[in-house]
Amino acid sequence: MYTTREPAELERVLLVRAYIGNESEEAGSTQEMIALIQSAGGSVVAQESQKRKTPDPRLFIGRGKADELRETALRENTSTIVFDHNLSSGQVSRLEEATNCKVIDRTELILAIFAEQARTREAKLQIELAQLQYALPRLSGMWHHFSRLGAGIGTRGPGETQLEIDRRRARSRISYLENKIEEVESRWKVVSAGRTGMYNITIVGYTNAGKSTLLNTLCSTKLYTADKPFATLDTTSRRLILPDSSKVLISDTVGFIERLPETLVASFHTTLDVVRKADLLLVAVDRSSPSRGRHIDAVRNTLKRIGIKESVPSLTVWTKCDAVDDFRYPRSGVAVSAFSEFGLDVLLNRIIGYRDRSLDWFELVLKRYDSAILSRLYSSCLVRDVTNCEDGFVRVLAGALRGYDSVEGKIYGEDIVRSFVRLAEPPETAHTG
Ligand SMILES: Nc1nc2c(ncn2[C@@H]2O[C@H](COP(=O)(O)OP(=O)(O)OP(=O)(O)O)[C@@H](O)[C@H]2O)c(=O)[nH]1
Ligand SMILES: [Mg+2]
Repeated sequence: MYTTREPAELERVLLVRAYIGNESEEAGSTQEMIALIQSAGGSVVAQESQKRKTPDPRLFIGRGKADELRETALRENTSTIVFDHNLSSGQVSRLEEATNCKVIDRTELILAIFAEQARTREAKLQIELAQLQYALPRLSGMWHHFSRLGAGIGTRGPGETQLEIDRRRARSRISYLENKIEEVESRWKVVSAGRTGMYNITIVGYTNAGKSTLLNTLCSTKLYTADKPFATLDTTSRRLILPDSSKVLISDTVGFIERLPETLVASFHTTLDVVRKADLLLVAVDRSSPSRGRHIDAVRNTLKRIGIKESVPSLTVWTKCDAVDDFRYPRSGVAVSAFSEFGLDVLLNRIIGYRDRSLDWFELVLKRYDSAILSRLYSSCLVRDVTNCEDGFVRVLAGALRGYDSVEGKIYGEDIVRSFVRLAEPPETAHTG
């Protein structure tokens, strides 16, 4: 399904980074760029960097450095330069002229990876929309940029047809894509409507943090996983059975990255809906990565950008603990390994704690053997306990997802119900989060 390219087929790339002001290289960020370029079908054969007070408005880097890049590219037999920065369209075309190479900025690189990895129809629509929205304001200034001939990074997807399309056609394609995505979205809404009343958990985190592998281990699924960025571009939801035999819905979705392009955030709106609807976010952080601090900041930032309030409960899940040499328990969150299954029992019990605290708990005394009302309770609530009491009545302890007031409405007023008490606190359980 996924092709691995032979080294000879990889596009040779010169990677350029500028450190502006007090910036210096952050742990793992060069490795990350190399992995991103590999995912887009390239191989870094040379690297250049420059320290500057501020970016040059015309070329981002200095004129002398641009000349150096041209020479390095010639020497290394490459005609593709990737900048780990976002550049203006003018900067790209001036740099292309100065270096005689194709110049790709960070946003275009990430868009190219998404285009390369997209497998589902929805992901393909979303990425084409993101690429066109990125290209549209740049069409006039960058005409020659989009008229690059041949194959390679940045030419997949709409790039291939840029020669023929003008702004008007790009706009009409954008509205076509928006309509199609809306269609998929409304179909998705119908599917998810059947799931109301279920507690929703979404695994979020930096790309490659081990999210899909965690879901696979928890739910015995076989989602695609790989040691590369953006292996997952769509959302998958599965039922997860907790140790108390209750069921919740758990979802895996697209990973985040530092400076995630705005066009992607916008066009992956439907995919990211699952994050907005979550009752609990499991924030997966690769404990074995030296860049984990940077990853946590990037995830926090992205959650804010997609409109997630800080009040949404979240639990940090430190992943890949089997790969940590000098392992120590973190001060907060849960440490796990999807490979060795270490810590998964603790994680599941913490989930129960979070879920229980978010339910509206009530105690109900009703006639024993009233199976209709009991089955209604079982289907719409979490029934924690049913105990026999005197006179042919049973006492039921149950919780309903907040906002699910209809439960009370449906049950109250039926003469078989002797009492209904809403509890102020969740009942004591062994599972405290
Ligand atoms: N050692 C170790 N490696 C793991 C573990 N979990 C995942 N990995 C590896 O980490 C890499 C990324 O795993 P994925 O599950 O694809 O990560 P992801 O967060 O879903 O990544 P994207 O979908 O690309 O954002 C794969 O090579 C996994 O085999 C673990 O518990 N231990
Ligand atoms: Mg994944």
